[in-house]
Amino acid sequence: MEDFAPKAMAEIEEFRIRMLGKKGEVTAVFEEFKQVSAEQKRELGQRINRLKTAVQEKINQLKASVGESDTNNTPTLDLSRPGTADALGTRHPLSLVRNQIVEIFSRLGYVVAEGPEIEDDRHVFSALNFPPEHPARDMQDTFFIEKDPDILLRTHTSSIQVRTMETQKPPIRVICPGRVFRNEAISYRAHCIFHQVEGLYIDENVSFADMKQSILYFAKEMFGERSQIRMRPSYFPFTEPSAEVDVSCNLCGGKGCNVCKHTGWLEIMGCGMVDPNVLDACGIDSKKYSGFAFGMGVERVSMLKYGVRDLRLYFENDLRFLSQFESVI
Ligand code: 2NM
Repeated sequence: MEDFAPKAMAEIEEFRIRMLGKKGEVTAVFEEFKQVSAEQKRELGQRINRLKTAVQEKINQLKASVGESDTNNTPTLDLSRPGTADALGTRHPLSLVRNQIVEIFSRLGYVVAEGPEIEDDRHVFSALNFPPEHPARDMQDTFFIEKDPDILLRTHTSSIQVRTMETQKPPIRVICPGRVFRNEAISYRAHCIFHQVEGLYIDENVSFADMKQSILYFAKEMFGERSQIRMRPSYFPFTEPSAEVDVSCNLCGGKGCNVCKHTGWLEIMGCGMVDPNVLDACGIDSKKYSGFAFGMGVERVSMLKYGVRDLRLYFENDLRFLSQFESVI
């Protein structure tokens, strides 16, 4: 597009110099003004000031109109010029890791399930085989809503899996991301709100070997092809047998370093075969079906993956921290 603006601008500048420049016509009037008598100065002074202001306003007006359009009234805006791009933000490191966990399991046929953060005792504890006096039900650990001990903030995302088992028939393969709440003092390694991803697989003849292979696949996809896993016996009310899963430390390659406390291994999740009591409580025939479940903390996986030493960084919203992670494509 041809742009007439520069030519018009030059003409306006010429006009300005002709009027207000050192040898300009208005300037000349000011020179003459010095010679008039004292009585005339008051009235004349006001008039020539008005003249100068009027000329200056006219110049401003002309400049503004040239900025918008040329003499033919065609827009001078060049639509072919590149725009100014807005700076893109970056994804939160917890979102990145949660999405990646979900994506890896979705490749194994898991579908995402979600559930409420405000839950009842059945979905968080009793259907999951927690005995009535289990310490997790204590006020010290769980946030109860007002005085009704039946309504609480979920302490794990297993409640989503209970809801899935109550409403779906096997085969079931769900991956459940979500926020969970525990009554804990905030420190570099604990927070009262954090994020979990749990998974559940139920079908006929699902075995411990299936669980182990699925978790090994996950570890290699998440931490690198050379990763290995090991399982240590553990205890959860909802699984039997239960295990803690460690992944080989990818910083030292298993030789031992500060991060893995010289063991060569990092704890990444818990898992186990779903207790028959849980299946039965959720309406699934434990004689016909079996399954495994696992759960991990998103903060923990993210800290290990990115080498973050203080959990509080994830909740402070400091852009100097947040902008260091992979940007949104
Ligand atoms: C974990 C560890 C082991 C788990 C069990 C279940 C359910 F609902 F099937 F019983 N959901 N999640 C589970 C098992 C979670 O997290 C550390």
